[in-house]
Amino acid sequence: MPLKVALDQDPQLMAILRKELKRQRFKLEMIASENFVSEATLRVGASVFTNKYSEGYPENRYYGGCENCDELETLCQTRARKLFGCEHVNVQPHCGSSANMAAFFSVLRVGDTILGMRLDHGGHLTHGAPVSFSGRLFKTEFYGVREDTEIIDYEGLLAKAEATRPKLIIAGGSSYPRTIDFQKFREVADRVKAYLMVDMAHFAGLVAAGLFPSPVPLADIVTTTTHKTLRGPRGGMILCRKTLAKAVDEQIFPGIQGGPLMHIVAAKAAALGEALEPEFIDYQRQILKNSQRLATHLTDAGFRLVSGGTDTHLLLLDLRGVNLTGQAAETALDKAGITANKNVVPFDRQNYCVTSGLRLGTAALTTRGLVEKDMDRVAEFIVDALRHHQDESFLNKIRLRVEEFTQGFPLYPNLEF
Ligand code: DSN
Repeated sequence: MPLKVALDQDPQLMAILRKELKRQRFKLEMIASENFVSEATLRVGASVFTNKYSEGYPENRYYGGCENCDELETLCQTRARKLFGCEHVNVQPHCGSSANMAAFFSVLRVGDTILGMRLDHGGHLTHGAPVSFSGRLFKTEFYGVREDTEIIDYEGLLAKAEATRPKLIIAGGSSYPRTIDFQKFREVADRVKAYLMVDMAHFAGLVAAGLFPSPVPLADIVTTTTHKTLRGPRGGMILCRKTLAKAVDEQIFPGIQGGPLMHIVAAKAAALGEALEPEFIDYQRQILKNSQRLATHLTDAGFRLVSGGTDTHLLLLDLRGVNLTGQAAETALDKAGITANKNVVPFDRQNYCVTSGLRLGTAALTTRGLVEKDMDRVAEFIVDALRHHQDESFLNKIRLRVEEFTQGFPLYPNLEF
């Protein structure tokens, strides 16, 4: 069977790829957990390493022919250790969930107690939600934010930890827009002799740039995805001290995964190399400036931000005061050419499929080159769309304006299918 099959012989598949490239190019991507990798990372992620099995770790594989995999994985590890200043890293997790699962299993037994942030206060499914493996295999307890400030209730965290004696405390989440005091988490964990795990998936890029406190010196284990603010391919990583290295590695392989995705490890290495460049700090700074600008506009337009603002790439709008659900807002924005997601807000009475919130992020737009003055236009599009959320023809007009606007920020100009 010849390998050289022209892609245009599969028009059905090519049409889907073309549509997705067009969607990414002509819409404003504001899902806080998404980003656009560089063309180099994109290319490496589609490389011949997709063909190779390499179960095991460098110099200790279960297959022959792994000499280049060894070199690649070692390079990726070296870059991750340098970027985050950690003693050990595992770069093989396929995603954030498998990184979290391996982190749990490296220090916990089934039935142990974990203490994580409530999902509706900004936590993540894998931090103990009943529908996730974490809620099914472990006894779960939760802390949350204070009702008055919507900032993590550190006193409540301590009280909960003392009352429930968890074996592992988890900091981090997926819709908390503020800085996290990892020192306080460490103190609470020490008080009850618990392990401290930080899931830094959302803010990993900010940590790498020194713009968010680093959890690495304080946590026993740090997990992350590589595709959010860090701007790498879809995947995960686990950072830990040397003392936990063996346990973590054994849980990833053979514990829960088989062969690593070496093409993705290659793409992680490419993205980590980019993150080590000084320009990456400028990029992360711009993300924060763009968030601040957007926050100011939305607040001025009468929208309430959970916690009153943001310290990160992420903004969470509470739509309860403007008589709009998260679902209606997400749909209206989508029709206007802006991609975002509905999200529960603290003390939300709506269910998870409707919600009262809208989560927005600035990492992807910043990658496309948008700066503060461009966020003025983005804010205008969002506010117009939310105010006219039932007016299909108005939303369509915004979509045309958005399409024109996006052409000023070309995405993958050399890429065609
Ligand atoms: N699903 C991701 C997010 O959107 O925040 C977290 O894994």
